[in-house]
Amino acid sequence: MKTAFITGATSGIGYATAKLLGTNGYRIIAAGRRAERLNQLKSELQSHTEVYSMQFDVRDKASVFNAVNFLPDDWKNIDLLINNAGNAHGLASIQNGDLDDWEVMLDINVKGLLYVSKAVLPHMIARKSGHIINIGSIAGREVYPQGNVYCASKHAVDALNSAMRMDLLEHNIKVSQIAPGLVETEFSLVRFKGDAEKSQKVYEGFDALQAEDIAELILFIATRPAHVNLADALILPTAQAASKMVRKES
Ligand code: NDP
Ligand code: 8X3
Repeated sequence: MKTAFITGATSGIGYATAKLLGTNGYRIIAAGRRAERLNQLKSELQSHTEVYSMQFDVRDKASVFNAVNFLPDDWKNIDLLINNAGNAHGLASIQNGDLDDWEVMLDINVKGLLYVSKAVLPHMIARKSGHIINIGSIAGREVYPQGNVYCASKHAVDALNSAMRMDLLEHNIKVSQIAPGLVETEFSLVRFKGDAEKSQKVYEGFDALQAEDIAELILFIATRPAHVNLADALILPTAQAASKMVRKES
């Protein structure tokens, strides 16, 4: 049975992906900060597969490396790493942006992804086998007003995705990116610091993507034959053509 390690498995895309992979032949290493969500995931999957959960903040370098290095031996052979943990914090012009929000986004979305990858890669390299799927964003392809630092963090993910693919070529490790448009998760609740009304407005008047749509694409990419790497996929709601171009019912 293959082993998938999913960061940000406590919510949204990560949670849906853990459930889909866990019911389609993978055992799951699930990571996130919220223990109760990890327990919930474990109990939902217990009749389907094994779940090993790890509670850490991806910003905490030592915790990331400890968690991966001290995995039980029979969990160390990670076949699939899904670098999904991430969020936007705030939506503000560059002149009004909050320095703490900027740091959090760069620390989680960029440095966290690097720490987890760096911790997992030695095991994949030793086996000359593995697949990393990075969750980027349409915000990594284009920018939009007030998106500045979040967009920069996702442009960094886009760059790292291509760079990783080049560096890991000799080790037979696949690297793929999924770049979603608007997906209805807890993403906007986090961006707007718990303001449910503002968050709901983002998804009103059109059919946003759901976390399960992204999970299906992840499963598809992960299960291509060994000689096929679906390297980069932009996935949008039908009602979205660009970051700020959404056809809404009035
Ligand atoms: P959610 O807010 O629903 O999920 C975010 C996940 O990231 C949670 O499981 C959260 O876990 C985890 N996370 C956040 N900060 C940390 C941290 N410091 N340490 C460890 N884990 C952390 O949002 P989505 O599911 O939508 O987001 C998943 C990914 O998809 C992100 O990278 C996001 O940028 C990307 N994306 C989202 C889009 C959208 O419209 N929703 C569109 C394009 C890309 P916990 O809080 O328990 O630690
Ligand atoms: C999340 C999508 O448009 O809010 O990456 O940046 S967006």
